Amino acid sequence: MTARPRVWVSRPTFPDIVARLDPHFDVVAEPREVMFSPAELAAKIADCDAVIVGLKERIGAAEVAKAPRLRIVANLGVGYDNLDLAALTAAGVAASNTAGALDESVADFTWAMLLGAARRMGEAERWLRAGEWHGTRFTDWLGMDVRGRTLGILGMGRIGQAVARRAVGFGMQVIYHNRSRLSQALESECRARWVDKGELLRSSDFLVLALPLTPESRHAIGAAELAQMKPTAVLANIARGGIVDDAALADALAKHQLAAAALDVFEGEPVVNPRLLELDNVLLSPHIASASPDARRGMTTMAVDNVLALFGHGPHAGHPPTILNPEVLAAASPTTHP
Ligand code: 8YV
Repeated sequence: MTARPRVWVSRPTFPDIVARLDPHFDVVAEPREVMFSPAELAAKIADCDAVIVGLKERIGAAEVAKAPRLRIVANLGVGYDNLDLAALTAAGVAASNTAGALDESVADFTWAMLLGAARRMGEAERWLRAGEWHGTRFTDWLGMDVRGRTLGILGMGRIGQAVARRAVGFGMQVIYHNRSRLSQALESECRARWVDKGELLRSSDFLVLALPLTPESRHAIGAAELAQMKPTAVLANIARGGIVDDAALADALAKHQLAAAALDVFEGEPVVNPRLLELDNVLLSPHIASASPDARRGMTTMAVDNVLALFGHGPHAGHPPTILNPEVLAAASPTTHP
């Protein structure tokens, strides 16, 4: 009897969804969140045919070289800067993400962050909880309205577009910058106008970052970019730590070079630049923009579907739905494991 293929799931997720693998695979699912060292990670994946991993698992040439049976890395996230896609492709290993499963949840959360930062909700809540509310002046706690203001979006993929669509209800103008322009149909659906990056920085009252982290987008917002923003502007990073130079942002916020920031992601997270923790004009959350049951269950379903499909099972048998390197599939001969 041939051994069943083996799947490793690196972090605890929804057991009822992961159980869909059981009829076809031997599944090892981690019961706890663990930060694996590179050596531990290599040992975990060494005898696996498939792995479902989170963003803290960095998989590149060294790891795949030690996992000769590995055929797919299914990422539990839309961003995949934790994977060296070129190395996986060169080794013939498929990679998938969770594109489409979290757009609406992340867009909702982005608006929570934008409005929260504009209306100083974190600061106000800290003040109330500290028992400071002995009366407020009529002119205290003024925040910024969004109506009539300009929303700028850097990175206009699915999430950027979902954020833009919501801006209509808030009566805002939307401008965006992206490497490639949207089709006219999408631009009019999102009521968004393409501008160059300089104009985006100078004209946005609210600037949302919704682009992937790549070597090119690292520190896309640094001291020089922050200096171009309006002193009344609010910056939201719901994309990836490292797109913003957090030290430069802390400087700019301390000097009131911009009014406020809302950050769900950080350079070097879970460690947060201590200067950001001390500032009142920044609203902070621990990388939870996709943390709704719909999104997180949808992401798990998508990762499981990709693994099932690559081995010829499930609703997408033979056609993993969100594959990042389809050339690997074209090169491989179709296989169906028992
Ligand atoms: C994380 C994300 O996957 O999808 C992404 O790229 O950053 C998030 O949805 C999630 O926080 C789990 O770590």
